[in-house]
Amino acid sequence: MHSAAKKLTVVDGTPATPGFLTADEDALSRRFLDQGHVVFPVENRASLDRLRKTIADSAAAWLGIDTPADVGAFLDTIHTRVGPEKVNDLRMAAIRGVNGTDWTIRTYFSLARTALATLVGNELAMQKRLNLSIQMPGDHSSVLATHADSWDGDSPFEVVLWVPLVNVYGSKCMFLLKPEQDAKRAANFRRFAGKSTEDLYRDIEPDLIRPEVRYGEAMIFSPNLMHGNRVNTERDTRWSFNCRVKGLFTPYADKRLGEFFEPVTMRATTRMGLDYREPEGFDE
Ligand SMILES: O=C(O)CCC(=O)C(=O)O
Ligand SMILES: [Fe+2]
Repeated sequence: MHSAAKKLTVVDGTPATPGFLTADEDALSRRFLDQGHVVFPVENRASLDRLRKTIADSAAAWLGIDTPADVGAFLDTIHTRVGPEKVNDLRMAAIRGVNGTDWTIRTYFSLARTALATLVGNELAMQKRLNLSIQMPGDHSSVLATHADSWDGDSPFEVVLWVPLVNVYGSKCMFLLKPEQDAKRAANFRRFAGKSTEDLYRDIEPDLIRPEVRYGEAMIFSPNLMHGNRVNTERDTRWSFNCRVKGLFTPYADKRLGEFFEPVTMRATTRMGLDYREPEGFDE
C-alpha cells in the first residue's frame, strides 16, 4: 500500500475517512489529513471583496485618506504610507471595522461553507472575532515563532480558516509542517527541551511548506501542526485573516463556548433535544 494511504487508514477502529463520504468529500479529507492544509477558491467572492473593502476603508480612514480605487494594490503597498512601528495601531484600526459588524462571522463562514462542512462537520462553533495579520516587508516585530495552537489552550479539534486579502507566497505567507514531518519531531520532542524556538525552527526549516494562496482563495489548516511565520522578505505587505472553527460538540480546551466560540450552525434536532423536558410528574 502507498505509505500516505496507509497512514490514513485506521484510528480507534474507524477508517480515517469513513465510507459514507462522497468521492469529493473523501478526496478533500485525504488531502487535508495528508498535507495538513487545503487551499481552494472561496465560495463567495463578492463577500470576500466586501470584507476586504471594509478593512481597506478602515485603514484608509485611520490614515486620513480616501480608499484608493485599487484596493489590492493599496493593501500590498501599505508600507509605503506607514512604517512598521505603527503596524499594530493600523491593525487594530483596520480590524475594528469588521469586528464591529454583525455580518462579519456569517460572511467569513460563507467563504468556505462546503469545505468546513466536509472537514469539520455540519454543526459548528466558530471563533466570535476574526484575527487580522499584517506583515510589512522587513518588519521583525510582527513575527510569530514556531508553535502549535494545541500546545497552549486550543482544542486539538479545531481548524483554522485562513484567508489572505492579497496574493501570498514565500515569506509573505505563514509556514507549516506536513503531518508526517510534524509527527517525526513530536515523537522525539524531548531533544528540544531547553532550546529556543529558533533552534526548533532551524530543525524544521528544511521540511516546511509555505503555501501559495492567491487573493480569492482560502486555506484551512490544522493548527495542531507546527506553524508560524518569519520576516516577510517579499516586496509587498501581507494581510490575512485567521479564525478557528470546530465541531460544536467536540471537546473544548481553554477557549470556551460562549466566550471565545459561538454556535453557528446548530441543527433543529439539537434544539429539540436541548428544549426537551420530561413531562411534569412523570416519575410519580
Ligand atoms: O498567519 C500566520 O502567520 C500565523 C497564524 C497562526 O498562527 C494561526 O492562525 O494559528
Ligand atoms: Fe497558530
